[in-house]
Amino acid sequence: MLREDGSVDPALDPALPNEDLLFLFRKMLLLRALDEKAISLQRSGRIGFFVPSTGQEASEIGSGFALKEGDWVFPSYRDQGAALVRGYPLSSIVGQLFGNASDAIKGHQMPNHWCDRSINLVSVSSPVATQLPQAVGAGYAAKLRGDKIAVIAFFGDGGSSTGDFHAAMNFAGVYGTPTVFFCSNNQYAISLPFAKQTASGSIAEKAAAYGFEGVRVDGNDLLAVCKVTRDALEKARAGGGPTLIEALTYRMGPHSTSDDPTRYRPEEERADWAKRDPVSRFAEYLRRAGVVDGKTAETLAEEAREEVQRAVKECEGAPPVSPESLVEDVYAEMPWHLAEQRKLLSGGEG
Ligand SMILES: Cc1ncc(C[n+]2csc(CCOP(=O)(O)OP(=O)(O)O)c2C)c(N)n1
Repeated sequence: MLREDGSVDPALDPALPNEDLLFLFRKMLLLRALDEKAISLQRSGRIGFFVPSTGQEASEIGSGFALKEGDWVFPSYRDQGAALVRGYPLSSIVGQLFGNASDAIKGHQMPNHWCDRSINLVSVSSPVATQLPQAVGAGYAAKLRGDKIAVIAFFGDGGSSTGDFHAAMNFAGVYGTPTVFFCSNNQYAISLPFAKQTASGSIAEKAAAYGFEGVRVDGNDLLAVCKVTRDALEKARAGGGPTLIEALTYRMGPHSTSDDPTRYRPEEERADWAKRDPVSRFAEYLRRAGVVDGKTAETLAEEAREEVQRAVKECEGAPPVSPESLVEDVYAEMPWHLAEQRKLLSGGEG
């Protein structure tokens, strides 16, 4: 829908209300500001690890925006953008990076592995693509119960090479589960380029082998991502079965703060994708639509940076989690051996 210069095909423009457009733009800016800040926090030793999503804002925010309240989300570690739009607070994302008392999950997970039961946001798993069969199972349960909801599972191009991808896609196809498989094809699985990931022409075309629809979309076009995801989710809720979406995008930064992409990625390639930057493209669309001007866009970007600063200030100062919390939140009822360990951790006799 959005051309690379930010102009839009009028016949395709969904003409979202200004309020929605500004909401989406603010979230994009927030996501980028979070990346900048979190990387500097990690470099200065204040947090241990971070997974950035710069370059993938349209794919993240556009897909997250398409969700409805009852839907379930099975994210990967890079999907904090979708989580933000879903209503997961920035301060919770930041608190989880510090893993102290400001972290709702009390440091039980590595950074970028958040969750929130209240908004059907399932815990991120580190092993790539394990969330795919889980999402299919959740979708199958919803189908058996007759719940009119959809389940979305996020993953990367690397995830499509796993056994879990095959098991999930096959089961979803056979049982017609209300699952949307959302692949952010950011061209790399750490250092492995997409050309070496698969001999198929695309990820989307793999859906045909499982008997359902696959769609390839420009992942740097927020409006297009939102439309195809919304259509797929609606189809799933209406009993039309699964869809595989491949959003073509680019990871502009490192895989994580433990990675150095200059060792495997040509600078010209990165520079070429930078011309299709999803944030400036959306900003240009907003400017053409008269929703923001250049000055407002800069003010909003500054506000996003300030919001991140405030969240960091609030979370970094929190005390450490109590040692006994280590054994909490695992079982509904604590078994005797954990109760004993809890006592030891709190300084009592075991
Ligand atoms: C099953 C499994 N194999 C290998 C790894 C190591 N690993 C972590 S991230 C990653 C790359 C994943 O790439 P992709 O699925 O394209 O997602 P992206 O990180 O690009 O978002 C790998 C191989 C892992 N976590 N789990």
